[in-house]
Amino acid sequence: MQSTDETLEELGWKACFSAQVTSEEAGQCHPVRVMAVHRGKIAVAGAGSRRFISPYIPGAGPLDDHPTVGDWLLIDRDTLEPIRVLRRMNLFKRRAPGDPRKEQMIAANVDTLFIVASCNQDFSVARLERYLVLAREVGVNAVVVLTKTDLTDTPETFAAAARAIEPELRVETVNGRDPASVARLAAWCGKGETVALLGSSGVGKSTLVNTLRGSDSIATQAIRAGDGTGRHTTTVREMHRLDRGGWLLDTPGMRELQLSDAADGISEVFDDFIQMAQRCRFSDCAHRSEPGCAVRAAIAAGALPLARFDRWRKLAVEDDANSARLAKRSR
Ligand SMILES: Nc1nc2c(ncn2[C@@H]2O[C@H](COP(=O)(O)OP(=O)(O)OP(=O)(O)O)[C@@H](O)[C@H]2O)c(=O)[nH]1
Ligand SMILES: [Mg+2]
Ligand SMILES: [Zn+2]
Repeated sequence: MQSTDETLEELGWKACFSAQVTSEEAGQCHPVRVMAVHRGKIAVAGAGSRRFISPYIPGAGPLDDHPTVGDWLLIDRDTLEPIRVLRRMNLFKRRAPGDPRKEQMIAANVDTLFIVASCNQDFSVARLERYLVLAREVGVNAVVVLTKTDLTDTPETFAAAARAIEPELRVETVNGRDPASVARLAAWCGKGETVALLGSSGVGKSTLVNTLRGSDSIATQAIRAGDGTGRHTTTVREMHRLDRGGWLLDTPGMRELQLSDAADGISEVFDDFIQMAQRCRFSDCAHRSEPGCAVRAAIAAGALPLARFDRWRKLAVEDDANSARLAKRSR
């Protein structure tokens, strides 16, 4: 065990969590926040202390009953055994890579999501849209952070492409290695607030965390020359504390983010198409060659972009297929 001066509020404890603790539990348990998930053990922080404990909850059922990083957990005062995960404010999940019938938890109880991408050949509007769909589905405010502005002459071109996704979308361009450049990102990460960073490997998530903390404690690594793809330097999902009190939740880069059960998120991000589709003659219009298709008409008139239409259909089809697989499994 390690002693700290951290209070529950500094760790992100909120009224919605204390309201869940029964008086019986208050006598026998205390709350801790999951700081990192390792193989076979989790790092947790409570008021004034940090320690490693077992992640196994006796009698825990499906995936969602298990602790993930960012969770609040009640542990037994005497045995330190985890008792239960408190109901989350929100939970980021994705389809497990390699097994289409399974889901994987990414992070819980997040106040703001930084969707990190770099201003180089790795940049992809389709990928940003995917992350944004996830954020909308989960109901978490998202900020797009575009790194490596020092490696391009035209950071504004990248920013404009990101802003075109949604009129209100907040997009920040930074040199992740420059403290002055990243300083404004700290605005989302005040006392007790949790910011999760998601994005492909090598885009500079850990570099941002290091620079914001004024430290180089997290390993970062240069991307392979030539293809611009990363090497998956970070392997553990972990919360890192800023001096001013907030938390940055660093995650390993994702090779692919497959969506499932994200129909609402897709509708929000592609709201322009959803609106237009309401004017199609047939309510089940597939926007292919049906007569009276308002979506096709808008594309032909240049009012809606064809490339965005294609991305929307692709995500919708993928989401349907993945959701059906998950539903089949749970039956
Ligand atoms: N020039 C420049 N290099 C950067 C910037 N941000 C990150 N890098 C470099 O990019 C490389 C990858 O950065 P990381 O922070 O390890 O990337 P990551 O997103 O954490 O990668 P994973 O942990 O694999 O997911 C490192 O060599 C960083 O120094 C930036 O804004 N400008
Ligand atoms: Mg990293
Ligand atoms: Zn139509």
